[in-house]
Amino acid sequence: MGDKGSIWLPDAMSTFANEVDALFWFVFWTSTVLFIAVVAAKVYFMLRYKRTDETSVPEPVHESKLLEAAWIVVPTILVLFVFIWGFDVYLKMNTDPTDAYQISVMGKQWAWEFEYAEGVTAFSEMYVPVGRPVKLMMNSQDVLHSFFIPAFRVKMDVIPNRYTSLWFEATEPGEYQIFCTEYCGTTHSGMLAKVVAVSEEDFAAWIAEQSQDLPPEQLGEQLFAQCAACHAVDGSAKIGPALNGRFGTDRKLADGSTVTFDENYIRQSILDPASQVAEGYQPIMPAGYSSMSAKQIDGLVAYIKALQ
Ligand code: HEC
Ligand SMILES: [Cu+2]
Repeated sequence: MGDKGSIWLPDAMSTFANEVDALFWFVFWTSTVLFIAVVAAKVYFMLRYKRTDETSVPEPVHESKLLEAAWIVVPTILVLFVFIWGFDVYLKMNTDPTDAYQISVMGKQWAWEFEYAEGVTAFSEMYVPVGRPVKLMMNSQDVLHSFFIPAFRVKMDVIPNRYTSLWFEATEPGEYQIFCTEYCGTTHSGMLAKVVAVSEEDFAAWIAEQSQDLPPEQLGEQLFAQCAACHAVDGSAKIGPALNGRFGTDRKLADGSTVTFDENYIRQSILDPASQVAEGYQPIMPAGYSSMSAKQIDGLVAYIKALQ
C-alpha cells in the first residue's frame, strides 16, 4: 500500500495516485473478504445440511426479517460508500486546476507529439515540472488512441476531431512510461514515450534549450522520433524501408521505374508519400507530414542524408 511499486501496482508518482490506490485496495479487500465469507458459508451449509437418510424431508424454512434486512442494508451502505468515495476521486481527477501548465498532445500512428506553449515541439519525451499541475489537451491525427501513464494513474482516450484532456501533478523527479492503450494498428505496441519529470529550474532550462534554433541535422534527429516506429536506421526493414546508407543509391519504385535517393526524393517522400512508392512496400506512409515547415523538412533531409 506504500507509494513504491509492487507486484500489483507501479510506483504511485502523482498527487492523486495514492487516493486511486487506496480506493482500489478497499474494493479489492472487501471483495476478497466477502468472497471468502460466501464460499466458507456455502461449504459449511453443504456439510451441515447434507442429506444422510433417503427418506428424510427437510423442515420448512422460516424467514428471518433481521437477516434479510441485514443483507439488504449492509451491501447498500457498502456500495454507496464506494460510490461516494469513487465520485470524490473522480471529480478531483476531472477538474483541472485553472493554473495548470498546458501541453498539447497529438496521437498519430505511431508516435506521440508534445507541443508546448513556448513553441517547443517534442517527440518520445514529455518534460514536465514536478510540483505543478500539468494539463494535457489531446487530439488524434488519424485513429483512436489512448494515453496512459501508469505511474500517475491517468488514462484518457485520444480521438480524432475532438479534444480530450487530463491533468496530473508529478510528485517526484523521474522517468515514467507512457503507453498507447487502445489498439491502433501494426506498431501499436511501439507507440511509446516517456514522461520526464524535472524540477522547475531544470524544466525552464530545458524549454530554453529547446527553443534555440537547432542545427538542421539535430532538428531532423529530433523530428525523426515520430518516424521511428516505421523506419529503422540500422538497415532492418520495418513497416517502411530502413533509411540509413541509402543516400545517393538507386531506389526501385513499385511502378517499375528507378529514381535516385537524393534530397528531392526524400522531400517528395515526406510531403507526398503516395507519389513515389518504394518497391516491395505498401503505400501506407501517412500523408499528414505535408504540413511540416520547410525548416523541418530541411532538418529531416539533412538527418537522413547523414545516416550511415
Ligand atoms: C506508418 C508508417 C510510416 C511512418 C510513421 C513514416 N513512414 Fe516513411 N514510409 C513508410 C512506408 C511503408 C514507405 C514505403 C512506401 C512508400 O514509399 O510510400 C515509406 C517510405 C519513406 C521514404 C522513402 C524510402 C525509400 O527507401 O524509398 C522516406 C524517405 C520516408 N518514408 C521518410 C519518412 C519520414 C521522414 C517520416 C517521419 C516524418 C516517415 N517516413 C514516417 C511508412 C512510414
Ligand atoms: Cu495508438
